[in-house]
Amino acid sequence: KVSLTIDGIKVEVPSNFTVLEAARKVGVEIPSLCFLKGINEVGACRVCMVEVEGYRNIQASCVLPVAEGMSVKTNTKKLRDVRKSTLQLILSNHNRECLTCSRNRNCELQKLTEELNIDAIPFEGEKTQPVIDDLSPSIVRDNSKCILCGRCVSTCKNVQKIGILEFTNRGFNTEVAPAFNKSMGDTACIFCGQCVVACPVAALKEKEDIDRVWDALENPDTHVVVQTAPAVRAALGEEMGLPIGTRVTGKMVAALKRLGFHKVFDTNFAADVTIMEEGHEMLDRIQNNGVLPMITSCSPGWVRFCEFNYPEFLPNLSTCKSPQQMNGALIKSYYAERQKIDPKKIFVVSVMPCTSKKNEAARPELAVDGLRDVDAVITTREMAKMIKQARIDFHKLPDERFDHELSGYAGAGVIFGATGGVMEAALRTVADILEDKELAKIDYTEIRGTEGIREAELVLGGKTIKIAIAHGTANASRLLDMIKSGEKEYDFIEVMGCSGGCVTGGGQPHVAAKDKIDIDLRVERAKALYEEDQTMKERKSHKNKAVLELYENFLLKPNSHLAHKLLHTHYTV
Ligand code: HC1
Ligand code: SF4
Repeated sequence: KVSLTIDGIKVEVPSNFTVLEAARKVGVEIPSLCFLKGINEVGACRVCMVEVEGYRNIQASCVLPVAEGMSVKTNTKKLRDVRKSTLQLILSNHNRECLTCSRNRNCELQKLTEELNIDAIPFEGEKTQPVIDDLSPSIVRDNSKCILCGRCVSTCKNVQKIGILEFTNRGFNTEVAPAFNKSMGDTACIFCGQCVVACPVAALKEKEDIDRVWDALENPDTHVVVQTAPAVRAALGEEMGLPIGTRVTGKMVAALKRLGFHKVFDTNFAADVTIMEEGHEMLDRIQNNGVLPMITSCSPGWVRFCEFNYPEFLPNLSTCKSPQQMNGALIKSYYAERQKIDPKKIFVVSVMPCTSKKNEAARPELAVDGLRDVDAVITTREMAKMIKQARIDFHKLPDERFDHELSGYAGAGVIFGATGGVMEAALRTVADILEDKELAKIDYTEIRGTEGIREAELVLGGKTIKIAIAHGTANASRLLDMIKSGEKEYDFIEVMGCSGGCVTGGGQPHVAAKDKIDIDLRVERAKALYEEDQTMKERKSHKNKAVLELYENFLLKPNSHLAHKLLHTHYTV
């Protein structure tokens, strides 16, 4: 422990703290911009400067370690002047179309401009020529908004270990872009959107598809069905001003009904179907010497990462489509048939916590008889915009229920949205089948958590099953490298492209970097899902009555011929 004073207030903190963190402990919030805890701690923007007694120069507090007896000042005239000039310089070359910007009122630069009381930008000079890259299905890059903080660069390089974005050119011409100024769509970008989540401004954002959804809703010949992913309910509330981790399932359904969707379905239903298909695929691979380890394939960022970087593992990927795609395919077959609706007239919208899902839905192989499984994908943020655009008072909405035709789900489906959730859901079913009885064990708490790689061994039906979980592609890489070198051996692996799984996907609400210093979003949002799981009567996918009916009346059995046609695919390079 180290003692120091900040603006005259005494504080005692662990010796590995920075001055910025120590100040927060006593309620002093030093402004910062490029700082992103654990990811971008480089002191580049010079906004978080402080004065330290005995130091000749002012210091960047985000990279300044605390020291015994240090006396720090955070709010002097000198500091206010320096911060103001720094910000004015950044703003002088920033596209200040704030009113029509997608991050209006949700922008860290705008907030700081307000807080530092900047009322003029004296140095208007040359501006970077705007270049907008909107060629990928998922992500838009607008360099006229970029402030060169490097948060996206560090995230892509260090958290995901991909390195698509980098600083190019020098001096005034410095830009953040893919090498050779390629479009992100022409690179090995996996569209995870973690760079979008890291961006404090709107230099990186998702490619919006809101207007196409409104158009479909206006079209009298179209039957518009929406499905929501498990993780969306755990974060949508944040867009409406509710605390992080508030679960808003019922109000979300009510809002979607008011937006005019003809049916509101839950992707959880298809998550349970995925478990039936994937569970049986796993059993088949174990019993018939299939390719092991089997690796989950529901995270499209991870699938793309595997295609680009570890193509030798493609035969290990489960052939199951992701729940988003399965639900789309079932809506246009099973549901259409039962409701006597021409599947060509159905428009399926997915609300996803993920930017990569936009690219997944557009993949040519994810269609049945020429019909796309999913017609439009919007993120949690885009859905919030639609709700606000329609001027729905979210807080006054009653809790409503999903439409029943394709929505019954077990607790297993909802935990898909957290890292380890797909594995836990699968084990709840596979264990019962291998043991040939209904096990009392439902909670596999030993595989929950945020550790980058987690592993466990289970003895089921006299067989030892070795499992592993990785989230964030850097961890996936580490795990695959250990398998390649022979250091590790597994039967079944869950990989999610984003750290934390879908709850912290690239399409989830923005949370300011300063608020992420003390809160682990992965934990808070996952809690909301585990809570929902606890409230469910049935918590195992194979106990879900709606799923059992689907098999009885339509698919006949898991991995049947029809199931293969609708619900499986093959990924090839
Ligand atoms: Fe996910 Fe999935 S869990 S991939 O994170 O398997 O996006 O939430 O919808 O498809 O169910 C995302 C979430 C989601 C799929 C499911
Ligand atoms: Fe990197 Fe993911 Fe952003 Fe692509 S979407 S640039 S892979 S962080």
